[in-house]
Amino acid sequence: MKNTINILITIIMTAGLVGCNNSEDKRGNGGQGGLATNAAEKVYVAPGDHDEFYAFFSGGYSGNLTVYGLPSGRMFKEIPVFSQFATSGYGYSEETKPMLNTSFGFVPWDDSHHPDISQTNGKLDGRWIFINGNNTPRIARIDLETFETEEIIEIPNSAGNHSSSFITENTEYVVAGTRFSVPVPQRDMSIKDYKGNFKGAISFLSVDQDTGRMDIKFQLMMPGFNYDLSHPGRDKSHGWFFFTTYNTEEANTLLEVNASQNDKDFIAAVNWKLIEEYVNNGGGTKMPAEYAHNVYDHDTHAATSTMKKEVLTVDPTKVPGAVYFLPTPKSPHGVDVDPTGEYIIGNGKLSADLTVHSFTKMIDAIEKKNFDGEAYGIPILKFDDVLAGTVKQGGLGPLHTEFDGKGNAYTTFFISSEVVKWKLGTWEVLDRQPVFYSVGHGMIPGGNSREPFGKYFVAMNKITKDRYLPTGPELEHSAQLFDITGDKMELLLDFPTHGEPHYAAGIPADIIKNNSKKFYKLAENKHEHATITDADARVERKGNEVHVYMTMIRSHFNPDNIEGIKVGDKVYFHVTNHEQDFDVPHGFAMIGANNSELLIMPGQTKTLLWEPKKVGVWPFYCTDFCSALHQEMQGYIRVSPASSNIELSWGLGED
Ligand code: RUQ
Ligand code: CUA
Repeated sequence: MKNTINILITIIMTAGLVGCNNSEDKRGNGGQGGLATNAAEKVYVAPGDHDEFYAFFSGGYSGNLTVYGLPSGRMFKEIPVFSQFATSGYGYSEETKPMLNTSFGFVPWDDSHHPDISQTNGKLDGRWIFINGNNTPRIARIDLETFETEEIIEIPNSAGNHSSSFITENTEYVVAGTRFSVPVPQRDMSIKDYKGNFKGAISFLSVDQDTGRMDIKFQLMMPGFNYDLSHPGRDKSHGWFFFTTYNTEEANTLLEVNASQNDKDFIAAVNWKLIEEYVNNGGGTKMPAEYAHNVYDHDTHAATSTMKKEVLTVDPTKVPGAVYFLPTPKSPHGVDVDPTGEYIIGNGKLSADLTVHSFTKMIDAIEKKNFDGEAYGIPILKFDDVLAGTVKQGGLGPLHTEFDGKGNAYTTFFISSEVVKWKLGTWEVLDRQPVFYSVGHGMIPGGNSREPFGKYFVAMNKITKDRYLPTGPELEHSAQLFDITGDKMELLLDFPTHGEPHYAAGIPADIIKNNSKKFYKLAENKHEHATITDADARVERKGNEVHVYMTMIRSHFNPDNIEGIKVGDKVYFHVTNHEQDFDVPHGFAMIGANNSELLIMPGQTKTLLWEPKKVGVWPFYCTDFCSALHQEMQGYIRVSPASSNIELSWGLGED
């Protein structure tokens, strides 16, 4: 035990040292910093020109997703997903609040980690992008025509939805694996009784190919380990899904020591096609569960939240052949499958070597039933039977591996702060480049698919320190762009990212940009409170609820003067943007409103709730500089005492 602690301390200290050393020689030779090369030309996108790739970065603790261009590193947009976003009113408007509903009530934040773009036949198709909410387990689907979050589904029986949201190669399923095992069903029990009693749920969510709608098809109830990351099989291993585990010790305290006892943890290989068949034939057990399913509709411009009551669970020991454990050294973090589907790479984060398993050997060993015992009834394969090879001395602290589609793999090493390029099959290290500093994930556009676009590698670094002008103790994380078309990786660019990107998904811009929506057609607006013609602009009172049916167009609101509102009223402004042109949003902000502004896209209706608290005449205005007369885009609400009997009245252009 003491030994283990010492080793851990040494590793952690080394991480610090490497960071310092690097900072000393970051402008050193070897082509680093792009000084000796034409790096600037390679990332230069002339004014008005477009980038070659979109890159979607997870926001980590921002809860959202940011959109960048590559190679320029320019940020285009932040797409709100799990967090309220005042910039657009997401999670503040009445229409979008239901998106953040959960079985715990309204949860306006999450920790979003791993985006993955939809695929067809193992190729990126650019329909949707999925991302997980780690903290209050959820998966979101974002539509890549509107760049808006369309759906969020909560994952019951889970906690720390980390091995998520990776997709199978025809987008049949998106998975959600629990990082923390918990009592299932949740109950009041002693934490000390964890071992043998907690469960780790791995959920498979089906995706409707027309609408993209998700549904939990089944939950596999696995032993109480920590399911860290996952990767679908590709091509020859399509039909399987691989999950790393740590804490197979099932410790419940001081995990940094107690979960590092076993020399090997497992990669769980799940034959989801077999389980799908079992479930389609009536297998599995329905159990009561409570989880929210939230869907945003682009015709009504509004979301609805439905509470689901049941989930189908599968006991892996009841489906022979469904799950096997592959022993993998040193608390593996990432598991990555190469584009051919043959190699399953376990990134043992406390190790210097990388373990690569062979899918062919795995199938062979399964057929021969050559097991090394079992864990909770799940057969353990023999390490030597499934091992394809070892990448020796790659670096320290491997986390994640990406592929360029040319037979090379790129592994990030957190502790030794480097990216290492190595060859699949021969396991030889071909190149290594330092990163600044302490890299987590790396990303090659399409690197998670059967057909990567092996032109760039993006390192997502955890520590920024001196790379940019200092901004106080809090710094944005730093990404680094490498050209990987040559034998050696070449560092081209540093750029800051927002939140903490854990992973990113890149795609050629051509697959997405021509489908991008420019505005919503007013004639197709099915919002229940839309005001399609100016003649319908009005104000209605129902008890203490007041509904304002308002329109906006350059550069006025209709109506812009309203009287007869009283303290204690609940005023709903249903505002419809009558513009029908690309990039002409208007904003709506009301003094003292306890939420945010609304940013309303052309053709869209959004609703702001305002509860006036003070008697007076209160202004509202447009927040987006929409025309030369934007400052004139304003209006007044007269608020009278609760006891007043001033009639409701409204107008535009009346003296
Ligand atoms: S994870 S690097 Cu979700 Cu590896 Cu963060
Ligand atoms: Cu509308 Cu400013």
